[in-house]
Amino acid sequence: MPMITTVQQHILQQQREQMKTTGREPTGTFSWLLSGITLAAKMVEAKIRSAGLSDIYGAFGAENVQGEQQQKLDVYANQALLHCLGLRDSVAALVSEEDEQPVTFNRDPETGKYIIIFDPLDGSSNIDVNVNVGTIFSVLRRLPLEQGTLEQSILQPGYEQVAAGYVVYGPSTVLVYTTGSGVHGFTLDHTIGAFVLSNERMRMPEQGSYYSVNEANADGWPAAYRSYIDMLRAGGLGKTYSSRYIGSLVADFHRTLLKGGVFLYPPTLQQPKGKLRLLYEANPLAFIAEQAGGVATYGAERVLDIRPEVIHQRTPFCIGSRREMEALVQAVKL
Ligand code: P6P
Repeated sequence: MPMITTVQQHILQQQREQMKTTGREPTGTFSWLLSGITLAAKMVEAKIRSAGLSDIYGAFGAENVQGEQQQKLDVYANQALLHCLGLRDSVAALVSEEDEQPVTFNRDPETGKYIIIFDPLDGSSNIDVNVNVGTIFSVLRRLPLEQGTLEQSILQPGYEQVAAGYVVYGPSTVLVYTTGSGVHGFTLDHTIGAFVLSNERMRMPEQGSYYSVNEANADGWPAAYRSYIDMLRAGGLGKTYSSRYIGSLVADFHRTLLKGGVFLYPPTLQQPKGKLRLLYEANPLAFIAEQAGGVATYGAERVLDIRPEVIHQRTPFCIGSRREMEALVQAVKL
């Protein structure tokens, strides 16, 4: 019988290992919390897999807080996560890309210890053309009452995350997460209906051979980004690069994590503060990248150090292998 390790088992194993230093016995609260995410992910995956055969494609007919046309699957994924996570007593608040305001639960801080922030279905405009989409999540601990309100707990900098992860729905459905002890990948095994450990202690290559950016925006980037891409093209880092841009952040990041290279969403004319969202896109992926040996900035500075001011805050976003990112930071600093 091959060894099978589910997400919940893996988290408990990690907590037992950490117990040697923390002395804290795993309570199972955290693994129970993450089981809410894996359950919702399985519900979303089932819908996506059958999307062509049911009336789940297309626009829902409303806009979300971002002013974007909600796809039917956006609404479904959001409802699945709100339902599955709302049932976990350890959740104090849920923050979604799809909702203007957080969903809060009247639980005492001893019980409601965690805040889950998520993009339920990122890249959803690609669904109708059968391109990979993803779910991204970030977990923060609620601040003690004397240290801050629930809103201040939500607006903590990314270095305070206790966990982060994503699910990429593609030829296979893969969940990648970190709790600060490395990055670990799980593949959904439909025969048993569980995410099974398939890639433990994932490391981002020191250098890759792909750069990933929407070059249609190049005229609007700050000049340093244009010269950086020109440098990569000219072999300035000692390698020949190919361009890969899927237009679905989770898919572009997952490739960067596995193969190395760099993904950029610089400031543009239309969005001088960047397009991607800090709390539920940049922060969780930055936490994962750093845990895998990569780097994530919003130009020259570290994404995880940003002190958020509003929930749906946007940021320029650069993430990838150490070699490419060191060169980017130098280019932007000039
Ligand atoms: P553009 C999808 O809408 C998304 O939020 C990310 O998944 C993706 O990286 C980005 O926008 C693509 O944006 O402007 O290149 O189409």
